[in-house]
Amino acid sequence: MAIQWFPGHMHLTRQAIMERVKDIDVVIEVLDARLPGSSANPLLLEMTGHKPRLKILNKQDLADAAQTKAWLDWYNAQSETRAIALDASEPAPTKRLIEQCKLLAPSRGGMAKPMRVLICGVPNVGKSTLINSMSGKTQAKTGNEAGITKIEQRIVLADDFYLWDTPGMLWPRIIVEKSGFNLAASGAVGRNAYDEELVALELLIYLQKNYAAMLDARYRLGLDAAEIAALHDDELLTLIGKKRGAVMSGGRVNLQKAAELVLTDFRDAILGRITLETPAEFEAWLAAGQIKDAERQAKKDAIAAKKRRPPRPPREEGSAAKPAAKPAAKPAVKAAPKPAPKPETKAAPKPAAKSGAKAVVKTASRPTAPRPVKLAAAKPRKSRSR
Ligand SMILES: Nc1nc2c(ncn2[C@@H]2O[C@H](COP(=O)(O)OP(=O)(O)OP(=O)(O)O)[C@@H](O)[C@H]2O)c(=O)[nH]1
Ligand SMILES: [Mg+2]
Repeated sequence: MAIQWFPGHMHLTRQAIMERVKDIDVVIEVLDARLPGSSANPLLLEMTGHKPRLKILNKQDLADAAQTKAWLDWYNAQSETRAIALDASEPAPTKRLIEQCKLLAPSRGGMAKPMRVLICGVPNVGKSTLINSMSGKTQAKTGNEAGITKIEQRIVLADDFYLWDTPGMLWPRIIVEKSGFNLAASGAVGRNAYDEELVALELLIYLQKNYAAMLDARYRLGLDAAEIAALHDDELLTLIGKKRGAVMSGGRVNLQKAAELVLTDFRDAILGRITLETPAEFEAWLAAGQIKDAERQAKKDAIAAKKRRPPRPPREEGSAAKPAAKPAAKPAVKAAPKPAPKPETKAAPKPAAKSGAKAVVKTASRPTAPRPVKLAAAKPRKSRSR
């Protein structure tokens, strides 16, 4: 099951960005440092790829520092991509960001050619918070929930430096299943668009393998890394629920509550600093997602081609010529167990396309009188059950 969330305001954001980008000098894409691959929006790349771009791995205070470094190296090794890491605790990111923008668009600056910067990214990643800390005032609304900013907003940083805050946007079809789960775990997906239990289980699978010591420390599991890794994800969630008191009357664990606890502990870094993907893992997921998507598309195309009507044969000998193609396909399967010659002779006088096929089935089934057999089989079953 893939997670998808592309509500109406994202359609509008897509249009607004498409319009705005024409007059933009630098595009800043804000990524979540805990999922730097999954939070990179392919739709944004498609729309803004022709402009100088800076990627900010935001919320680095929540991410695994070693992984953040690996991701920065990975992004900065790509041509025409610059990436830096940041978090809201940095008191004045402005200077650093202005420097980066000037490097990316050196011809801009001064009153005649003000620098125009578009800030975009997935929901809840910290775009508006970043803009506020850059401007030194609370100009953009922020909140710990996906979809706080609803419309584009211009912020004047200086007379020759403008910023545009945009609403968080995902993309219509997330083909990397794991990315959908990681986005949901991070809080970038609306609450109603995913099942918390499934997202928490997926998260636990990654944490079991990569951050078992943190799970043990937070939930006092009393298990070593190998024992934690060996648990089934369901068992682990149940154990966490027990340890954290998410228990219903009768002693059953409330898995929904346990899932919410795990997600909150991850989102607020109560578990510790965690990154949910390495560059190599993300590359592998992406490649697998692309193959799966291509297969899906090929299947869709095949079904569409089947549905498409074959070209009409020439009508020289009247309507009797029409059914030649259809009866050949259906009777071949349905009439196979019964003697073949009879249907052919009986079907011949009624040549319409549909009746040709039906005639074969009817002539084959009539002599065996199926109805009485069905009734006889049904009655004794009822009486047995009583
Ligand atoms: N720990 C941490 N939290 C941050 C950081 N930046 C933003 N936040 C928090 O993340 C939440 C979302 O911040 P916003 O600035 O509203 O995010 P946004 O990207 O504008 O969200 P939308 O408008 O919904 O797309 C808020 O609770 C912020 O306080 C950061 O660097 N570190
Ligand atoms: Mg916002």
